[in-house]
Amino acid sequence: MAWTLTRTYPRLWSLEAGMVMVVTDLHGDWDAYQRYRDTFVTLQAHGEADGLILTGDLIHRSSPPDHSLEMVMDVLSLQAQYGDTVIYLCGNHELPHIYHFVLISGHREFTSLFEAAMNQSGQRSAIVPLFYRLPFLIRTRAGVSLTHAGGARVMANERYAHTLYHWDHQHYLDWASAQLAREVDLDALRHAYARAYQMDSYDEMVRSYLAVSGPDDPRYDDLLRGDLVTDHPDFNLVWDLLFTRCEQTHELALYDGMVELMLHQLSAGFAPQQVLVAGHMNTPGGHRVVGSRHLRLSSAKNAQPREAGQYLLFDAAHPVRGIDDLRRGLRSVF
Ligand SMILES: [Mn+2]
Repeated sequence: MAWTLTRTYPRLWSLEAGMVMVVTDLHGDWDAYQRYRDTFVTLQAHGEADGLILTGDLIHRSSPPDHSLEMVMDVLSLQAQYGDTVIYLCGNHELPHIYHFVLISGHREFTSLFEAAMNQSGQRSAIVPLFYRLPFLIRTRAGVSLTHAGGARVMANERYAHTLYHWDHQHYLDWASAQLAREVDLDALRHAYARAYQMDSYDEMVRSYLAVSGPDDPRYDDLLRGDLVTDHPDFNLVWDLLFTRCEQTHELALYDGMVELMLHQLSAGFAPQQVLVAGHMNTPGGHRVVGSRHLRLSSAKNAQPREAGQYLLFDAAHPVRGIDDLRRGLRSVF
């Protein structure tokens, strides 16, 4: 049966049918991206795949060359060509370009390079709206749910889950703008922001991290805006969903229960969800089974070694009983 996708909520989409190709965490790796994209194009032409799901963290490479910008532009053109069969989920690495925070992992700072690349390419006005639209979660008739990072404790709570399903980035950014509009001494606030990061000058920070040209730039106060939103209590839900360290934070038995509750929540009004597929964390080889219901898939960056990376092919209409039913769909492009 052909690709049948419903945008149930802005951030939770439901897939009824179609052969799905899942690829995780490409992180600006152009060679890996091309291999997966070309494989999708071939599989699609032969009727072996109907859609491609990229589970986020498409951008930010930890060492040059970083082709994040070209990859995002290529996904946009794939979406123009293939329509809603090419899905890009939001990862934690896409968030700094919505909320203007400085993302550091290991010794690497990621925000500034991609912000500068967006400016240089003149494609900011295409890329930022794409990031605003990205869903957080996909559930399928097969009972396989997909998200960027893994099991999140907040998903057990129906009210929190619905806040995430309806999450509207613009609403929170507008709220922050309204807060700033009330502020009488913005300069003092900018100064306090810089001091909080042990920097001398807000002006220098916003130029280097966000590639802002100067005080007349409408994005000049974006660091302040982002700071307000990421400090908003609701934002903890987004942190928990997209930054979860899964069984590294919660002991495995507890984590397994969290995943089960999350899958139960995602089953509401739909097919029972049996397996959670996510990337985000490293695995020996191309995948790892975490507890009883979480399949962690590593397509490139997170695979150890990179060339052990795998993608997953499964039939969204055919119910699975558990992770074992998905194993035969694990494949390599390397
Ligand atoms: Mn991630």
